[in-house]
Parts: sequence; structure tokens; C-alpha cells
Amino acid sequence: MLGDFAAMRQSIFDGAPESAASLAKQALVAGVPPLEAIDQGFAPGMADVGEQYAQHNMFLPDMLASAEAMKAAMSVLEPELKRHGEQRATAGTVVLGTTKGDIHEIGKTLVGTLLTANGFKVHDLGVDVASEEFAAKARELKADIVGVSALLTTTMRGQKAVVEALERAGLRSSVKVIVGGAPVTRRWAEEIGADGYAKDAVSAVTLVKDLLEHRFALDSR
Ligand code: B12
Repeated sequence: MLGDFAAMRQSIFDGAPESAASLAKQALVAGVPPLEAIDQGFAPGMADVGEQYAQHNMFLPDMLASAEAMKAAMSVLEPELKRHGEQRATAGTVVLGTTKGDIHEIGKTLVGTLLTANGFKVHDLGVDVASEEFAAKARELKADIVGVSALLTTTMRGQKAVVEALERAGLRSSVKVIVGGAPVTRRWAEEIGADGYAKDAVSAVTLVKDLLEHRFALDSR
């Protein structure tokens, strides 16, 4: 069936990687845009899992199985998403990672994939990344943007630590910091002195474009 979003959602909820990967392949063959398969099929499955976990109807092993299923689907869809960006000139360099103590990687990786698809050069530091590591990589690559993901209320503070590490490294004026992750809000971003917040990967791309356009406009005055 063309874009069986309900089955995609269910495959994540069930923690079934084979079925998730095969539904992702079928979607591509049927001409479903990969982002649509993620947004309408697979990602809502992750949200269901989060809700059930919060209500104690699902437990950590279930959440882990669902994450594996999500990764299986993403490994089919990501190359398709990225392909568009590779032919383009680099629109800017982004250093990306998840804060210290936090191992949630799916959302951060999706943000990186969509930025790559839009012509940005993305260096993904992975998960559980120390604030100094963000600063060191930003210096090394002369990054335009540093993106920091946090999925836990306890690791959100790590985003503030990255802003501070960039300040200490004397890089704060040349690098824009963006933050995101389920518990993160625009208000939190303002509070910690970040330059921007985006609620999902699509708006992260718009945010990065806006921040860089604004900067180049100021630079050329
Ligand atoms: C999958 C999952 C896991 C997996 C992660 C596997 C992996 N490889 O990533 C595992 C099982 C390991 C896990 C572990 C834990 N988890 Co967990 N997990 C989730 C779950 C169900 C889904 C997260 C996800 O992948 N979502 C799908 C992606 C696509 O969405 P996303 O991450 O939100 O990302 C999007 C946006 O937020 C945004 N974004 C994300 N990052 C960034 C960065 C930037 C710069 C920008 C601009 C935007 C942006 O764009 C993304 C794409 O659209 C959430 C529930 C939820 N609703 O979030 C709980 C959840 C985050 N986990 C939770 C908890 C409690 C834990 C544990 C502490 C459980 C435990 N007792 O051990 C551990 C912590 C481990 C650790 N130290 O990090 C809680 C957090 C509660 C809180 N407020 O602090 C949640 C909310 C579940 C719940 N309802 O209770 N988890």
C-alpha cells in the first residue's frame, strides 16, 4: 500500500526492526517522500512509546527495542534524504551532538541528516558529549553553528555548559548556538543565551538558514 503510515507507526511501537526497515523500503519504492514517512509514520510511533513509558505501560527494554526499530527505518531513509545535499556547495558548517550524560541520538541524527540534505557540512560528535568537546571541534572546523540536543530535563543544563565553553574559548561571537530536544523550549534557549531553538528537524533547517543569512547580512554592512 502507498505509504502505510499506520503500519510504520505500529512497527516502531512493537520494536520490530525488520518490519520497520521493510516498510521504509516499500515506502521509497512507492515514491513516498522519506521525510513524510518519518513525520507521519515512524516518528509518531516513538511519541506513542514515550507516552506509554511515562504512564508505566512500557518499560526501558521496550523503549530500547523501539529505538532499534527507528534506527532500522532511518538507516534505509537517511541515504535518500542526504543525497540531495551532496551535490550542493557548502552552505555552512555545523557541529552537532547530544549533551554530556545523555545518550538519545535519534532526533539529533535526524537534524544532522536534514541539514546535510540542505547543503550544510555536518560534523556529528555523537552522544554524551562534553561541552569542551563541542568548543574544540567548533574551533577546529571554524564552525558557523553548534547544535546541542538534550532529551532529559537533567541533561538540558549541558546546553548551557556548551554556551559557556564557547565563551571561555573566545568563540561565542563567531558561532551561533542552537538547541533542541523534547524537554527544550524557546524560553530555555533564551534563558541560557543560545541563539535559537527549533522544535523539529525541518524547523532546525529554517532556523540555521535564518541565522546564517542574518549574520552574513550584518557582516556585509
Ligand atoms: C527512544 C528513547 C530512549 C532510547 C534512546 C535510544 C537512542 N539510541 O537514541 C533509550 C531506551 C536508550 C532511552 C533511555 C532513557 N530514557 Co528515553 N526516551 C526515548 C523516547 C521514547 C523517544 C526519543 C526519540 O528518539 N524521539 C524521536 C525523535 C525523532 O524526536 P526527538 O528526539 O524529540 O527529536 C526531534 C526534536 O526534539 C528536535 N531536536 C532534537 N535534538 C535537537 C537538536 C537541535 C540543535 C535542534 C535544533 C532540534 C533538535 O528535532 C528532532 C527531529 O524532529 C523518548 C520519548 C519522547 N517523547 O521524546 C524517551 C524519553 C526522552 N526518555 C526518558 C527517560 C526518562 C530515559 C531514561 C532516564 C530511562 C531510564 N530510567 O534509564 C534513559 C536515559 C538514558 C540517558 N542517559 O540518556 C524520558 C525523559 C523524561 C525527562 N523529561 O527527563 C522520555 C521523555 C520518556 C518519558 N515520557 O518519560 N530513551
